Amino acid sequence: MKLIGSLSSPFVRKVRIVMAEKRIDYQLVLENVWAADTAIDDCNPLGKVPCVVMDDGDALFDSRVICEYLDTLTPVGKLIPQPSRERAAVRCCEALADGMLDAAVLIRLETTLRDEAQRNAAWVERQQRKIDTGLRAMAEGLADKPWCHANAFTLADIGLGCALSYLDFRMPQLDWRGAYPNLAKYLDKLSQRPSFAETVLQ
Ligand SMILES: N[C@@H](CCC(=O)N[C@@H](CS)C(=O)NCC(=O)O)C(=O)O
Repeated sequence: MKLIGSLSSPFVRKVRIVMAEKRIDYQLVLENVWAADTAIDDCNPLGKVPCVVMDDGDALFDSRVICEYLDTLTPVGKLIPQPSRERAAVRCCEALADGMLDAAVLIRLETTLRDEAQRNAAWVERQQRKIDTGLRAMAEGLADKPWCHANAFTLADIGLGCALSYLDFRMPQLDWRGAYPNLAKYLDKLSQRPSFAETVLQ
């Protein structure tokens, strides 16, 4: 199995962490989707990473689809619970984390790809609000629990960990650690897992 992606994408990192937690072998193929000659459209018509290309050539894209598929491949380190209500709760945490990432990535694109004159401050503020309210929801949801869902490490923790560390990576000016010490402690603990330590964004 090949994973097409970049070392700076938080969505690709999510998939890499799932691969590591589940001890699945794969080949990482680096692709710059912003380069004029990118071949990403050959496997993902949406032109985004991560994209997984399986041994028979079939491709899967969108980190949520990929992570769900990977979790079915082996019972090792089950990341999504089976019972429907629990499953939905874990997927909802993942959706919250992904939504914050979407907002953070949009802010980054707006402030790096566009000339200053073309930037839309109201759009950036709208995305920033999603990050701010998302952080509050994460902090309230986690409270003083060790893990996001039901005292077990799940895909929800991988999602939240990837979102928080992306904020550190691209928005170091945002003092989310000061505002939410429980999230800071949680990310520090997650960062010690080999799957997180081996996939630090760069
Ligand atoms: N919902 C997608 C988001 C993936 C995504 O936005 N990837 C970014 C890199 S962080 C990308 O490839 N962007 C290229 C583009 O938007 O054209 C997922 O979870 O996989």
